[in-house]
Amino acid sequence: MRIDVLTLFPDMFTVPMNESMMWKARDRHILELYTHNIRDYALDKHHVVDDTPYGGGGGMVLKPDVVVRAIEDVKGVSKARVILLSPQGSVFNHAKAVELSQQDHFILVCGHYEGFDERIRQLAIDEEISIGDYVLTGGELAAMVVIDAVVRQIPGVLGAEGGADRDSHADGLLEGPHYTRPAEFRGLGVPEILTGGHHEAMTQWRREQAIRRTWQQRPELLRSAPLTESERYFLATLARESAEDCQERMM
Ligand code: 4FV
Repeated sequence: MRIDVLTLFPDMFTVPMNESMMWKARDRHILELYTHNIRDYALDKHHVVDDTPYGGGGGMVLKPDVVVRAIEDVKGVSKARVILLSPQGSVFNHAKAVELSQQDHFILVCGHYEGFDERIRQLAIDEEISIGDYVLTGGELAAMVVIDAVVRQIPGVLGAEGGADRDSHADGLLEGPHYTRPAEFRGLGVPEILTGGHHEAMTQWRREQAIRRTWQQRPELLRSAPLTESERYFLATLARESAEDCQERMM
């Protein structure tokens, strides 16, 4: 997979994109990642990339001529999808990460200041992604979040140690609890079911814990999570328990 990033701060990518899983993916040529400095496409002697907004109002806006020139140069004749990181985009999630992990090539455009001249969207952007409903100083951190979440979905990137298929959200649920040695820590032990060696029982326990945690933390996810009949029954018992808890608390 090839990912090109257009940014005013390419050095921000140096360390995070050369560590751990990212380094392995690049070292094994599963991923080709290139950063391009948008300022290199500002042709005036001061390499100006932003200007004051028409109609007044504070802040600076990224210039359309510079950013579109950068996008068109990096895209060239490729069919790469051009993705803008901004708070106006559709909120990034697991499904989008899996979708992008099936692309051969895409380009991420990182903003700064007040944002982009609107004509950049009209002329050169295929899609807009937001990593969440808050405002960052720049799109770089958002781009790194997207790259990390996408690359770990590429088959073969997460070797034996981690299967992205076991991740939270991979099956529409949050992950259940994990335990490792020591068997006891500060008086807290490990659920016996996990040391009993009964794999089927452990698998069912893990699913139930994932359903319980999703019910407690993100119940809205359960609307679309694929559950078996017995898991739906388990969920109903959780709902009944919480209703009873509520009643008791109101006594
Ligand atoms: C953002 C987000 C984000 C807005 C102005 C950078 C900043 C400047 N990007 N998800 N949330 N971007 O806040 O992706 O362009």
